[in-house]
Amino acid sequence: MDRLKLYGHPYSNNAMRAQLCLDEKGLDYDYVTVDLFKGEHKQPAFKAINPRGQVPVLVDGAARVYESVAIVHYLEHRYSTPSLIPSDPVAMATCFRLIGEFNQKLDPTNVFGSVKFGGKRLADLGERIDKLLAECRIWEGYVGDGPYFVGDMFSIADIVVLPFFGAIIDGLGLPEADFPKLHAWYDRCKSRPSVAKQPWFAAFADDRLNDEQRVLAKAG
Ligand SMILES: N[C@@H](CCC(=O)N[C@@H](CS)C(=O)NCC(=O)O)C(=O)O
Repeated sequence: MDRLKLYGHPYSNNAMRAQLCLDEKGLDYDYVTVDLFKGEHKQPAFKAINPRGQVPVLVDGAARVYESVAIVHYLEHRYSTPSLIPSDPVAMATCFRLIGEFNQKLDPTNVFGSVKFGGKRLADLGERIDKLLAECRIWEGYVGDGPYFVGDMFSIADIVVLPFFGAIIDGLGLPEADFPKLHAWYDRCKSRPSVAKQPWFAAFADDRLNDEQRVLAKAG
């Protein structure tokens, strides 16, 4: 049987989701870096794999899956242990509710993209900062007593939101004093081997020292 193959890039939050699932499930795979900065993702060779020209793409034998959340579901159903989706109906509903809320409310804020890749700074961002912080306050309230968003299980809810919070905590300086539970949750996630080995953290390491980009630290 062919080895699994994940097409990604170290700066890709969506590829990180797929990779976290693969690693949490202890699967062997080849990671193929698609150089987004050189436009490799828009070349015919890659578009033959994903006509949208985006990473991640997972290839598993004859199966070719793109869209990070579809990959997460594919892996969960194809390789069911260890499971990353709770079986308890309430916990499962919470898991999917969080993913839905994330997609609808948090992801579209995209302040990190504007700061990191668009060169925007605090003065340019106006009420986008207020909206992001208001959303983060809601998520601060979602971190409960369990170590993860749905209790003891590190689930796809944690996986789907982790790159976003990593970017705004490490990159934009979300203040720990105002968001202690999110910071503690993020630290717990980072102590997991699957998360600790992420190329994402090395790729963004310098951002933690870049005062100009820490727009959330300055906003308070
Ligand atoms: N909805 C897709 C989004 C994929 C996506 O936006 N990937 C980015 C990297 S994180 C990409 O390939 N960007 C290059 C482009 O869109 O041209 C998913 O969840 O996988």
